[in-house]
Amino acid sequence: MALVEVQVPDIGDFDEVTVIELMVKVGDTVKAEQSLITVESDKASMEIPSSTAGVVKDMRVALGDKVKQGSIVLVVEAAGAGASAALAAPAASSAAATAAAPVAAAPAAAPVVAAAASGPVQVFVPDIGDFKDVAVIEVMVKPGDTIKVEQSLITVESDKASMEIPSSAAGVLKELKVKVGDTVNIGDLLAVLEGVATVAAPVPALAAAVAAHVAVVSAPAAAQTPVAAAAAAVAAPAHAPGGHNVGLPHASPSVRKFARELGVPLDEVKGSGPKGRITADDVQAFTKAVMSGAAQTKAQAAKAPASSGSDGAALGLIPWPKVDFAKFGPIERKEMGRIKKISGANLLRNAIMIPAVTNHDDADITELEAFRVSTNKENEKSGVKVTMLAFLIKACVAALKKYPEFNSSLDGDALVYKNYWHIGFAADTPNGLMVPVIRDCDKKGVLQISQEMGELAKKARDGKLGPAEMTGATFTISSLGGIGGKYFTPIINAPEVAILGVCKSTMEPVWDGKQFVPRLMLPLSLTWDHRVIDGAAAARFNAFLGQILSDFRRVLL
Ligand code: CAO
Repeated sequence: MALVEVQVPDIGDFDEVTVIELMVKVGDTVKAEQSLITVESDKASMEIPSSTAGVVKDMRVALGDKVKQGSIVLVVEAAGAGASAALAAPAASSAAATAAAPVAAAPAAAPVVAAAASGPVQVFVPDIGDFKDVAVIEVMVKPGDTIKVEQSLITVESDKASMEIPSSAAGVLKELKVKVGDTVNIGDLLAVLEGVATVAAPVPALAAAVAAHVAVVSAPAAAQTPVAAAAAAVAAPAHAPGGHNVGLPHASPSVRKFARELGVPLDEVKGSGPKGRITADDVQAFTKAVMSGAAQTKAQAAKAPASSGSDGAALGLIPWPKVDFAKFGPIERKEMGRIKKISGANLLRNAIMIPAVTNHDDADITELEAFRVSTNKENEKSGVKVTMLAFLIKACVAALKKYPEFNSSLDGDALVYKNYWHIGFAADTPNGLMVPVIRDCDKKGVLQISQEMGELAKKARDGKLGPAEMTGATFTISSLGGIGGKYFTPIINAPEVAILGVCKSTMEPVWDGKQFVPRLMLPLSLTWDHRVIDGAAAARFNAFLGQILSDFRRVLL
């Protein structure tokens, strides 16, 4: 068994290319023609195949290394001594030159540009060496575009290399004769240009270069296959990061082929390789995720109903269930109103983005309710009715002042403490949920708050609230007290960090230390952003609120 140094073959005009992927490791058994590494210039990416079969004994290149023709890639313990002698030798330049000559000459005879410098000009696929039936994977121009000589028109790809096909003429693109998914061969009509300003020499540089390099590389290995030839066709420009073709995902030709075979949209795969390069493992992981339902392709997400949103796919959620409800009984479909759609989107974001926790508690409002009723009696003539919510607003301001983080907002890694107390209240309207804001509640009495709340609630129901009346809240209260229920978990109104939910008060037997006594208990549900507030602080906030509500004189303290 002989040790064979596998070298980088003739890679044409490229002096130095970067190793961007190692496809084998020490101990691997490789076949002849198996890709060993992927290298990349600013215009092309290609896989370097092994010139011999055997076991990899030593890797001589690492990721990021620069290599050129003759650089040793790795050392293989060759399977057969015969192979080693033939394959260890680098590309012989004399042989290459000899072989290159006739091939490079070929395109000269081929009519790459089949028209004069005026009128329509047909652009054909130039000599692309041994490439047969290469797939068009990208179309880079569209009819109406002004095309320069040598401007890339399409990208084609074999299983080992990808390259851009440039225009041999300048002019306005009249017709493009190929589309993504077509396969092309030398001499196929690619495009028709009009108003031609310049026509390139009959043999475009690329055609000559490709042909030459295919010929050169085919020289050293006696049994050179089209695959190996293609791999070495590095003169062919291909998409590369940082190049003008940045729209294409960054992956080697074999990974592209692999993705195509599986039907994986490569532009949706996140690359884990160097510079975000997509590896075969990435494609496999993506496929697994989609098959298990843990992820969706964009195409799948687009087919899902709007209510699920494509964000679900972005979050790796399974698709929204699609049910034909009409199968089970009569149905009627109605579009949601504008306000419901807007508030729905906000609620969804807040529910997903805020690590929210809800604490439930009860406040004894027996005395406060008696006071509220007597106040309303006294103020009957004023037309202003005081509800529990107005007292709650006042009580919350006192609690917010004692626990200022509840009146703050997150700004990156900082907390913004607000020295004003504008309280929002959820209002149920025929059009959906709205949150009017009462400003400077710390400076207003319960009567004034009640009056403003009545006016704002009416405006909300009439759909007459202005934007200024719905912005600037520092804390929100959502009261279902007039309707019913015991507790609920309100969603924080970002960028606020807490919200108080209130339900219907009920008479309950409460143990006073000696006996059960009937007390009017108000259920409170405080939802808070755990990034800003700790559970202990939330419990203290609720307890303090309960103390104030049970003895409202504390508001004055
Ligand atoms: N416990 C017991 N009774 C209560 C109460 C409570 N916590 N809160 C209010 N009530 C009583 C009121 O005293 C009033 O009784 P009377 O008619 O006998 O006087 C009745 O319930 C109706 O009150 P109200 O709802 O008109 O007034 P309010 O100040 O409590 O609420 C407003 C005003 C605008 C907040 C309310 O009308 C509303 O829209 N609530 C719904 C809010 C909402 O939808 N929240 C959910 C958001 S999350 O989807």
